[in-house]
Amino acid sequence: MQPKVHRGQVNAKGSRFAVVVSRWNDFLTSKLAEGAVSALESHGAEEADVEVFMVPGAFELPLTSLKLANSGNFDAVIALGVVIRGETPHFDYVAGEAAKGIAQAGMTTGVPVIFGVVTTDTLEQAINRCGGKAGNKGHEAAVSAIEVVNLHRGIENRGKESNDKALHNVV
Ligand code: INI
Repeated sequence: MQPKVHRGQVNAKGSRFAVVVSRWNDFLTSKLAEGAVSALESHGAEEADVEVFMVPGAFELPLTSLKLANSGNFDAVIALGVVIRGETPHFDYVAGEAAKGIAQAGMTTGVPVIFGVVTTDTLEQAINRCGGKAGNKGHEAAVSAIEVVNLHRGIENRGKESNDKALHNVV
């Protein structure tokens, strides 16, 4: 048996994205934001369809993401932040609540809310993931957002002609 395999196309044209950026560790989160915006642009998003919202820290990402997801103005929300264990005794609370809340924002709204929060033990590990040796997690988060938006669109429009534009049948 070889069942059909579905994947969302990585094509951002015609979709609207909110990028929520935590200012804590802003020399790194700005790199995540640049990575996300350039990924959206290079995959076809229009400037008017991408908006960036700043929050003080990663702990504030969930509620702002929830409001944006609920607004009806965006097809996906991309939440970006950096939480470094070495810097804070309450790492587990900040990182844990950010992860839980971001997941909840997606689950309660049905709008993809993408987890683009870098959580590391050291500053060096964080630098590596924010445009350094280990890539740019903001860029990866944006590509995930585009793919999931199209996967969901394809599922919702099953049988309709527009399905072809959203879904890429891998097999
Ligand atoms: N916020 C972060 O995004 N990253 C951190 O590493 C961090 N540290 O180290 O504490 C952090 N704290 C602030 C937190 O997110 C809230 O903004 C603050 O507690 C106000 O609610």
